[in-house]
Amino acid sequence: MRLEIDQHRLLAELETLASFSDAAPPAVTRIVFTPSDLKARTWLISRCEEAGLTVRQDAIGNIFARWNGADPAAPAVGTGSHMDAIPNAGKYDGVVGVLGGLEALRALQRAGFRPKNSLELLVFATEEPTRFGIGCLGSRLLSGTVSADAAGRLTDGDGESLDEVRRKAGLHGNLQDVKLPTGYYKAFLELHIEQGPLLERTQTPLGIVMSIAAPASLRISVEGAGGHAGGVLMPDRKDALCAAAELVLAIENAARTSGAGDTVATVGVCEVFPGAVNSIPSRVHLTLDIRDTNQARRDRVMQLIESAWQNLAAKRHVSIQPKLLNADAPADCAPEVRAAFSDSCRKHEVAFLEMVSRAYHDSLFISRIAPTGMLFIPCRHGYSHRPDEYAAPEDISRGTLVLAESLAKLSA
Ligand code: HGY
Ligand code: MN
Ligand code: MN
Repeated sequence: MRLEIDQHRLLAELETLASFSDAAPPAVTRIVFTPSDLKARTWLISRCEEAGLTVRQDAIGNIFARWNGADPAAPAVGTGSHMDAIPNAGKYDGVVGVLGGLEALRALQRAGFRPKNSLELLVFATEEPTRFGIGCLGSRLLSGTVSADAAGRLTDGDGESLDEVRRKAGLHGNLQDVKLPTGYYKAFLELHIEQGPLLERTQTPLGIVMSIAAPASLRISVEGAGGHAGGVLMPDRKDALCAAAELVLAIENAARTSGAGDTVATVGVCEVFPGAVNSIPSRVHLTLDIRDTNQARRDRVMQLIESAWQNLAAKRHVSIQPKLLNADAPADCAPEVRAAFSDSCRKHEVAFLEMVSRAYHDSLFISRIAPTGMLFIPCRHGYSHRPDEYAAPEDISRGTLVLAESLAKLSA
């Protein structure tokens, strides 16, 4: 079977999808269920229907575009990723796996391939934690990793519930019905940019993911006593921001001294109240994102951070309260999917690197219900979640070709 990737069309579609954004180019901002996201969804569904795929959406907005195989009752082989983008992001994160997945199916159609197992493009809803505070909500619900009740109680920054938001987006049905039946997928494959520098640094065209790191995240509130910036003398202060600042450095130190370079911790959000020049901060909200390829080590670092804030709270007479949002196990990628990727790479004499994914992905949760694998393409300087995120056309096409061949192998 001679497979050809239509690079011109794939790149044009990537540019079109990037235009559905709330940021000035080259930045892309596409928060789930905003008007830009809804336009992107409508546009993508049309592209899938144009390709003759049968499209449906579930109650959380996961989009399924299916090419029925000769044995429609058999478990499908899935591929896909996400289209939502964090504020001031780039145009490749997630999108390469969505449009690359669609082009892989079209290339197989053009080559006259006839799948035994149905092939399905799955576009996950709300992979980014931006709106509802937890990442991979769509794939968590699909895999039963989060309960429908817990998900339904989530609210966005404006206090709007997930149920209200998804209903306004035209989604009906119950979140209870999102969970996929056992054996729904025979295998699931996700093409994604690496979001790290290894492939570029080693000049390796493709990465085959061995495991996906274990993410955890918390919201931490620090409550002190406010007061007048002039009238309250230093010994009498309970400054929430100074306490938060000390905690942030303790978090950094705990990750740096974990004994392994695989531990990473980030305080990405710091909200100061009341946020007035001449008023002592009385409250600070922090978010903590902490990950490691080794779950036990991650959890040890989390305990170290907890004792740091307990000591801090006592020393500074402030209250420090955590709210755990998620603490997930890592995932190992399936040997049969990794073999499909590596066979295709060898056939095309393309070098590949077996590596870890330090970013989390929907595949982390789909791996709980199906043999799952990820294929990485390089991104320039490893940059991601930034407007200058970039993947070269030939890398996108090469990844799409290997994806298409792997899908064919697993669904033949
Ligand atoms: O944060 C992550 O790892 C992913 O890009 N959402
Ligand atoms: Mn991302
Ligand atoms: Mn992503």
